[in-house]
Amino acid sequence: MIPTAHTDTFARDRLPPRGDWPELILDLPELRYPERMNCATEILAGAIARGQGDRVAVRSTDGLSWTYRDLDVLSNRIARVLVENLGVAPGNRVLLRGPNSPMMAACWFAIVKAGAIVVATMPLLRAKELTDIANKAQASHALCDARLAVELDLARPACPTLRSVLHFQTDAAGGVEALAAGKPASFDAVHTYAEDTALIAFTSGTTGQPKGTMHFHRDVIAACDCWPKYHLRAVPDDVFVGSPPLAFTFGLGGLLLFPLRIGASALLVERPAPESLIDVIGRLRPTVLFTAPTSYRAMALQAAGRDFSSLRKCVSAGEALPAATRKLWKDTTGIDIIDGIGSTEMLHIFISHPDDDVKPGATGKPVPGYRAAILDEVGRPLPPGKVGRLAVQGPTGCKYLDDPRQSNYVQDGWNMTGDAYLCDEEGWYVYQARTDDMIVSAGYNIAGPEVESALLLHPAVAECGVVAAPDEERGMIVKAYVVLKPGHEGDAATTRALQDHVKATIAPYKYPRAIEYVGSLPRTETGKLQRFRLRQMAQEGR
Ligand code: 3UK
Repeated sequence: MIPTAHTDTFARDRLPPRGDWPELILDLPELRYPERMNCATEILAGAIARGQGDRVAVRSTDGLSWTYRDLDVLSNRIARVLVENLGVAPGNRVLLRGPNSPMMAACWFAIVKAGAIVVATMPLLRAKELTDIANKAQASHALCDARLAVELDLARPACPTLRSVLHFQTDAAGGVEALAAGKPASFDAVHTYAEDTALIAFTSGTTGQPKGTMHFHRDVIAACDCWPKYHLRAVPDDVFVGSPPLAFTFGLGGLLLFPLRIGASALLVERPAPESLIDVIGRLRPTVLFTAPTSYRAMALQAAGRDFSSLRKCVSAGEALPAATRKLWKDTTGIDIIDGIGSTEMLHIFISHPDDDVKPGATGKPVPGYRAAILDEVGRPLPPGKVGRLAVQGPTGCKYLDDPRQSNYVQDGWNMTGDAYLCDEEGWYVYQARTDDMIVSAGYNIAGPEVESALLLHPAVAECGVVAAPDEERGMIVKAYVVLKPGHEGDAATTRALQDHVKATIAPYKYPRAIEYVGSLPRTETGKLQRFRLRQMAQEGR
């Protein structure tokens, strides 16, 4: 039995059996952690112990700024509210919901200090999705930004385990701020085990029930100590900014935990659409940017007269970074984007590269602490240059909450991400497509993202998505959905020009035989193209 400091052993009892875990590699010297650790204390008390207590930890875009000591004290007070007012016990699941803000960060640390488990939900989720998550995680409590209260209220009647909901970002007498103000500044954080669950992150699943991925206190710190240290290489004077929600582990790591682990500061933006992100960058001069490929492209396309000069490092993840977008951003800002593939299951980035070692079109090489392989259908390693299934191992890995799909993601001790990749002779990993997104047309295997990358090189194309459409003769054909830049017509001449352009850029048989012009593309809140929706449209001949 795994030892635990949780009195509510819900999480431990629903971990996959040890034999179904991926192999964990903890042999880097910095990953030899003590048997007991609380990742919130490790980060906040750690910074204060290093003499960084008076540095700015978090700030908002409207002038609020808290030092490490402020954030430590406020999260202590909120932890007391959780324990003393709400009766939160170690191991309870606490739903956390809000746009990115300093208060959201304070609540995250408070929940973790109380030994409870954070279940953060994306701001745009509706009652139905919140209900599924609350029930799957059997959440007992919720902390919710008052401005996002409505959908949670709608969900509540269908969430029998949810005993209480407190609002933050409010002056109300019963709100988190008012209750916390009456509490002493100290709190003895629960002395959790390194293998106690600290958070359950839900996948932004496109179909079926969402999957809860469990991450230990050690996983959180290991993620902070691998990719950020070796590939990002930020410094305490850096100011981090970006778009992914803290409920998405890309955002949690990149916008909160990674800066705080090194004594840097996190500028949290509530509405991070490309236009507003550009404003924030010009006005508040952050130095490290995290966002998705489409957001880089959108920002670059409206860059005229805007000021990006504060930026030093830019990170892209969530989807493949097309070479055209990398080039556009470099031409605009002079910065080589750091690409990285991560997943909710792995917690954060596991293949990437430092900004002085870039290969356009490739994601990178395994992050120190991780190893990767390309496996065939039955799990045998493939030689360089062959496309197969990406498999990874490292200090973090997939542990689904009570879910038979564990055996889809973890096979023979490897985390199988569901991506088709190749590894070239020099060890660079090159993304092809999601394994179930490969287009098979007249016997050829065609990766949609490769066709998209080619289309994006054409000056008329703002955005595009490429999927398979049914075709009597060929079984499937390549179909492109294209958003044109202003001033271009979606007519037969443009279609011919785009097709000729693709044929001249990549192997001609990959060209889109059908092109549909649309005003926008369906995307998730995390910036990912919803290919299944495009496939549905293609199926219906739209
Ligand atoms: C795809 C990429 C090519 C890939 C994530 C960084 O995206 C994250 O987590 P999700 O669970 O999705 C995982 C899947 O997204 N993907 C992500 N990054 C890249 N494909 N190049 C990339 N750079 O299919 C992967 O399997 O939503 C990313 C950190 C934390 C994360 N959770």
